[in-house]
Amino acid sequence: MPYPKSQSLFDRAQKSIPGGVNSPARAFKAVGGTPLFITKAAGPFMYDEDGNELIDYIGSWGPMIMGHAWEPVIEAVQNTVAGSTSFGAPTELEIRMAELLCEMVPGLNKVRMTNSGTEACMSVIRVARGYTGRNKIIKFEGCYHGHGDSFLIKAGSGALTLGHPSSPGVTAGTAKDTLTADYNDLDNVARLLEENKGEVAAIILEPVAGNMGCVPPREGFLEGLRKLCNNHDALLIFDEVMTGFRVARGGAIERFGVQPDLMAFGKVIGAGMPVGAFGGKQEVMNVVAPDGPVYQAGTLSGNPVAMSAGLALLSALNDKPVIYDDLERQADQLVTGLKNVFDAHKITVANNRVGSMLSFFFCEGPVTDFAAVSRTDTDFFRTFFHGMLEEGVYLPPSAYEAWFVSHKHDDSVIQETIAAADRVLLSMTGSEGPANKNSGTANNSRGSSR
Ligand code: KE4
Repeated sequence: MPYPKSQSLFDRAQKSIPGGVNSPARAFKAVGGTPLFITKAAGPFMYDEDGNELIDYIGSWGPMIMGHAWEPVIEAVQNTVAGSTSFGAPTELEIRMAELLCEMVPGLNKVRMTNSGTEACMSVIRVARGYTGRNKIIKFEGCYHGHGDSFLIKAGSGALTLGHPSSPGVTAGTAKDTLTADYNDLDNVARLLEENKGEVAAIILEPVAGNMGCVPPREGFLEGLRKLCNNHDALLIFDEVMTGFRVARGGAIERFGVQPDLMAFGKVIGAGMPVGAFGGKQEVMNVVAPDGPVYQAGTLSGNPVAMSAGLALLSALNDKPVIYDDLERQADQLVTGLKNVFDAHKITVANNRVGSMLSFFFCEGPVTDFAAVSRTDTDFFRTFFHGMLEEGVYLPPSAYEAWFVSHKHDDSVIQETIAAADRVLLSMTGSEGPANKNSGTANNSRGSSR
């Protein structure tokens, strides 16, 4: 279906914004077509410029855990913004946020606010290097930690380890200090540590990868990394920008029971406002300026409006852990229903889910690392993506992203998503699925109005 208003806005946007977007993930490059320009959102729905209602499985890439325009967040922002948007001076709101984060996250003793997940990851690496006096870091292929130079090093053979950055603008000097391992491969990590004895400041990873699609840690992987870091006096860093407060109230640390030395956060803690944070053990965080020599700063870090939004969301998550039981149940219902539909249409598909973040891969499973992820049929995904969009279901516009279920994705929304997938697969494969046998319903295009 054409989206005339989005198309004309996209044409206009490309004249003044690179690629017409302020973040490449939004550009639909991987799936083709026109990115939809959104006017508003509420609960599980987004509404585009052409008046279409869309069931949203991006949720602003993670923050909308209680759904869009959740009343307590809106109210908190409205109350705070009435007293100005920023002071450039400390506020009690920042103390409350820091205290709440330290209460919710195991092993978080001190925490500093930033304005994005990228800033949080860049800062936490600097702290690790400043604390250990070492230069090198180990990251994992397929993990994304924002666009800081140290992280834009594509995994790969020795060629990259010797400093051939994949993104122009990242110097060879920077690239040589970033080593890349295969996710879920402890032997690979052990080898890198041995080959770079005494030089590795930290290992950083997404404790559940979400930026190559959802790839969970294998049994014992996180525990193995903890041991390797202890044996090599390196710091273990969990990048919980996506998993934080999403896979459990205390993030992946609580869900898997492995304690990193440092953590990075983003997304959920700002409830959709630009917020990131990094923190960890008091002993390590004491090196951060102005206590210590490792400099880190930000004009809008701890912004009062963003803090009030985050506090409204996080305090609810902290006070009502039953929310996580709901999220688990709703996400499981979605995955079970979609798996049945894929099976009924004889589609080869693998699936990973941790809490309310999940992915489907159009290939044989199991999918446990980037090499396996690379087997997914991106052409099939592209057709499926656009078919679902036609049905009013907005999936992440890339086979390598995680889907997010919010607390507002209720049974009717989940069943509608499953029925939409059934119709799309019927049109793609011609084979009858469960809903088509006895539904007799006409193909409703682009979701029903509510
Ligand atoms: P931001 O700088 O985009 O706030 O956070 C960077 C980041 C760091 N760590 C993890 C685990 C992340 O998932 C992210 C950001 N994730 C992507 C979506 N997969 C952001 C979307 C975008 O770039 O527009």
